[in-house]
Amino acid sequence: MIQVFIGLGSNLAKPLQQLKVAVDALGSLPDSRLLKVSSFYSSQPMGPQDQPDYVNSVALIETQLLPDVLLDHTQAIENEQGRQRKGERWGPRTLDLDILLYGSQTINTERLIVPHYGMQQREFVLYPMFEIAPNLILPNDKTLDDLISITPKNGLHKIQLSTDL
Ligand code: A4P
Ligand code: MG
Repeated sequence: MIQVFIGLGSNLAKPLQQLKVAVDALGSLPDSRLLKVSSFYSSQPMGPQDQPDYVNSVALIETQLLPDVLLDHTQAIENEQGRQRKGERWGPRTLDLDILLYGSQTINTERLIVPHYGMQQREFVLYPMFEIAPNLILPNDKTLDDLISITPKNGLHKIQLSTDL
C-alpha cells in the first residue's frame, strides 16, 4: 500500500457539497482506503480574481493503484461531478482533484507530475495537509512545517460545517 495525498478544490455549484461527494468517492476507490480528510477551508482564488472563493481540502488515502490508474479514477470523479474543461488557466471549476504526493515517489510523465508542481507554494494545500500530517517530509527533504512558516494564509480559514450539508 502506498500513501497518497489528494488535493480537493471547488468553487462552483455548491462547493461544500462537491467536496463532500468527492470525499465519499475517494472512499470508494478500488484497492484503496481513505485514511484522513482535513477540514474544509475557504480560500481566495489563485489566478483570475473574477471567480468565487474556493473550498479546499486534502485527503490521505492508501492505495494499491498505480499512479496513472489512480489518475484515471480521480479524473472520472471530476467528470462525474460535472467538470468542464474550458481551457482558461486557473479558471473556476466544480471539482479539481490533484495528486499531491504518491508515497515518496517523484513522477514525471506526460500525464502526471508528482509532487504536484504548485503544492509547495499554495496555502490552500499546505495548511490542510499540515492538519492531517504535521510531521510530513517531502521527497525533496523539505518539511511541511518549514514551507508553512514562509507561506502566508492569505485569508484561508476553516469552514464550520453544519450537519445537514
Ligand atoms: N497532471 C499532471 N500532474 C498531475 C497531478 N499531480 N495531479 C495533468 C493531477 N493531474 C495532473 O489538469 C490538467 C492535466 O494535469 C491533467 O490532464 C493531468 O494529466 P486539469 O485538472 O485538467 O487542469 P487544471 O486543474 O485546470 O490545471 P492545473 O494547472 O492543474 O490547475 P491547478 O494548479 O489545479 O489550479 N484557487 C484556490 N483558492 N484553490 C484552488 O484549488 N485551483 C486552481 C487550479 C486555480 N485556483 C485555485 C485553485
Ligand atoms: Mg488540477
